Amino acid sequence: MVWQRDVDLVVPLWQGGGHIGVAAGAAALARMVAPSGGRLHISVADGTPTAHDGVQALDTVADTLQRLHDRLARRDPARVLTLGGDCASDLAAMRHLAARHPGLTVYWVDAHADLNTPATSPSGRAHGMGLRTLLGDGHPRLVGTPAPALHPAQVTLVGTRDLDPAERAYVTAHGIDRVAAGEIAADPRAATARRHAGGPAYIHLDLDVCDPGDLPAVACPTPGGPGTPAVAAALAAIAAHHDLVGAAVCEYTPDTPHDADRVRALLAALGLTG
Ligand SMILES: [Mn+2]
Repeated sequence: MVWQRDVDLVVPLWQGGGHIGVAAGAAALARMVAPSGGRLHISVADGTPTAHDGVQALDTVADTLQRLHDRLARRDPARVLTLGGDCASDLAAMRHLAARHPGLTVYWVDAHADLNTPATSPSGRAHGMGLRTLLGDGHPRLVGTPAPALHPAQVTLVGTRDLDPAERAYVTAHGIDRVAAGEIAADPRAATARRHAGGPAYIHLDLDVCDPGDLPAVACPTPGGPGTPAVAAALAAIAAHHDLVGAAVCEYTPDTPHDADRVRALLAALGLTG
């Protein structure tokens, strides 16, 4: 069954992670997914890679988020798909949907937690700060709104396995729900076990959640992940358990040799191919 949404955002933002290959990922995903509702191609300026306040390419990332925010504010869509781009590509969409759907659950399906701030990030890359900005901490130009978009209780980390020490401390301190790679491999429904059926949900899919032996075409390959069939089964289980109101696919580098059918299987699990 094809997931119906109001708008697809194609966001070739790469400056958040510094890997230009993910810009081609946005275009490749846009070819693989038939449009549903409108489709907006967001332009991303080349900009300057200069770091400000501890964030690489801050101007480019913040300007892109502002452009996305303006588009979303004008259209006020209830259901949004983002085809990235790096993991900062869907921050504006998540902020919009969190405000529109109270009680939204966000499934962060990613080898990384993206819970750094400019003060804790080893790299200064915005793509490692995204989830934390939604929780209200970080550079004000990336956080956007004065009130946090999300509460930690709304977040489930899925397959996340490469955390910096400060991220690990944040997860522990805030009791963020976490489902390990092995748990979804054993039972695809493990991710939704503690969530009410039928509630609104968002899936942020960074393809690097998959083991790089299975899917190497990502910006930050991270060993120890589940295979793509286990990830696809977990995505389908999340979509079946909830009212899916938003999703993003990020960090795809299609020019890396790989089996594109594995990406298509993940897109099918999200209801993005008919
Ligand atoms: Mn990642």
